[in-house]
Amino acid sequence: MVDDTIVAPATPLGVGAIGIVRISGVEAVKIASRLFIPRRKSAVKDFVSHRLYLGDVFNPQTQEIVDEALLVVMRAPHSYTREDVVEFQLHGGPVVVQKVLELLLQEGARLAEPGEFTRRAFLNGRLDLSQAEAVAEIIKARSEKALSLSLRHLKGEWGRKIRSWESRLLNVLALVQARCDFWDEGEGLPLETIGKELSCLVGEIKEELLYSERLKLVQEGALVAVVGKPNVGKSSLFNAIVGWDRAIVTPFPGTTRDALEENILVDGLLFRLVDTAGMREGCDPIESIGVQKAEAYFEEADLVIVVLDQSIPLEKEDEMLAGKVKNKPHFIVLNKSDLPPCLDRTDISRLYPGEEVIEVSALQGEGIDRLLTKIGERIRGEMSPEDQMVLITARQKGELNKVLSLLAEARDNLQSGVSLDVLGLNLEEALREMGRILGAQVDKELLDTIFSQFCLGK
Ligand SMILES: Nc1nc2c(ncn2[C@@H]2O[C@H](COP(=O)(O)OP(=O)(O)OP(=O)(O)O)[C@@H](O)[C@H]2O)c(=O)[nH]1
Ligand SMILES: [Mg+2]
Repeated sequence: MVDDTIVAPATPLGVGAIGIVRISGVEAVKIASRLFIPRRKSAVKDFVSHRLYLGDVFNPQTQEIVDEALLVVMRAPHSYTREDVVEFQLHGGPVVVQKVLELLLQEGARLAEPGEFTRRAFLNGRLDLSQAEAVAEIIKARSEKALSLSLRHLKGEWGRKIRSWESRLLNVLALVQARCDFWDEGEGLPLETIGKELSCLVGEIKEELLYSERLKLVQEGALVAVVGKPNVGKSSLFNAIVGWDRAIVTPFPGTTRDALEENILVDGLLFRLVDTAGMREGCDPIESIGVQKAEAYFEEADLVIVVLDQSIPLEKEDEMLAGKVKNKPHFIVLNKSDLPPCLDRTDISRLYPGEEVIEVSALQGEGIDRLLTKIGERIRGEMSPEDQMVLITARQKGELNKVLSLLAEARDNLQSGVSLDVLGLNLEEALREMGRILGAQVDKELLDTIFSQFCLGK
C-alpha cells in the first residue's frame, strides 16, 4: 500500500453539468471531512460506503462556502483503487473544480500523476497490467467497436488467455526442469509431447498477433483512400461522405494537391477517409508533389476507392491505376451518374473483370449511403472473426513477439537435441516475458508448480 493521499479532477476541466474531484488514500476521508459539512448532522467519517450525501463544501481557513455538493465515500477495499476513495460531485465549471482541488491540496492531499489511480488499482491487485491498460484504451476509444473491445479486455478475457498460455508453459518447464535436476539428461522425457505443446503455443500466439494487426483497424480506424485521375469527382465524393464542403471542388483538373484526411464513423466503426490529388503524369511541380502524396496514401491504405467518371471515355490514367490497384482491397465507384453515360461498360469489365461497380452521383448525393454500407461491410470482413479479437496494446504486442521468438527458439533447440539446461533457460525467459504482459511475478509461481507436480526434495 502506498501511504500518501492523491487527488485529481475526474471529469474534464470545462463547463458541464457536474464536475467530479476524486481523492484516494489512507487520509482521503479525513481530508475530505475538513471541507464538507453534511446537510444532515452526521460526520463524513460515519458515512455509509457508496452512498451519496448532500452538503456544503467550504474553505476551512476562511469558512466561506465554495459550492453545494454531493459526496460519496467508497471504503477500501471496495473502491477503484482498493484504497479509501472520496468523490466530490460539484457544480460543473472549471472555477469550482479548481477551487476544491486547491483546498484539498491545502489540506494535505497530493496532486495525482496521470494514471495514478489506475496504477494504484494495479499495485493493490485490483487489476492486472493489461486491464489497467484497457482502462486507458476505454478512455481513448473513438468508436463503439473499440469501446466494446476495451471493455472485454477490462473484464479480463485477454488476461485469461495469457494465464492459460502461462500455465501450459509452466507445465512444460516443470517437466524439463525436474528431469534436469533428478534424472539423466532426457531420460524418460516425453520429448514428443513437449515439442507438440511448444508448436501449439507458437501457433496460437502467432494467430493472436495476426488478429492484433486487424485491431489497428478498430483502434486507429481503417485508412480509406479516394483515388482516381483528375476531375473525376474525388473531392466531391469526399465532401458528400464527410457531409460538408471540406475539400475545394472546381471544374479544373488538378484542383486537389495536398491530401485531406477526415475521420468518419460508419456503423460504429472509425474510418480515416483521405481525398487525394488526381493521378496523372507531366503536371506542374506542385501538383506532382500532390501526386506523390496520393501514391503514398494509396500504398498505406487499407481500402482504396477508385473513382471513374462515367460521363467521359476511359483514358490512359484510368488504365494505369487499374494495373496498380489489383493487389489492394478496393471498390470501383462510377461517378457522375446524373450525366449521360459515355463510358463503355465493357471497358470497365475489361479493366476490372468480374468486379462490382457502385454508381454514385457525388453532386446529387445519390448512392452515397450504399457506398458507405459497402465500405463498412468490407472492413468488418477484414476484421472477422470479431469474437476472437482482443485489444492488444503496442507494449503487449512487443512482449508477445518476444515470447513468440523465445518459444520458437526453444522448439528448434528441442528438435536439434540441445541440452535440457538450455531448453529450460529458453522456457524460463519466455515465461518471464509472458509474465510481463500482465505485470505478474512469475518466479514464485514457477516454483509452486514444480513442487506441486513433482514433489521435489522429497
Ligand atoms: N454532374 C456531376 N458533376 C460532378 C459530380 N461530381 C463532381 N462533379 C464535377 O466535376 C468537377 C470536378 O470535381 P472534383 O470533385 O473537384 O474532382 P476531383 O476528382 O477532386 O479533381 P482533382 O482534385 O482535380 O483531381 C467539378 O466541376 C464537380 O462539380 C457528379 O456526380 N455529377
Ligand atoms: Mg480534388
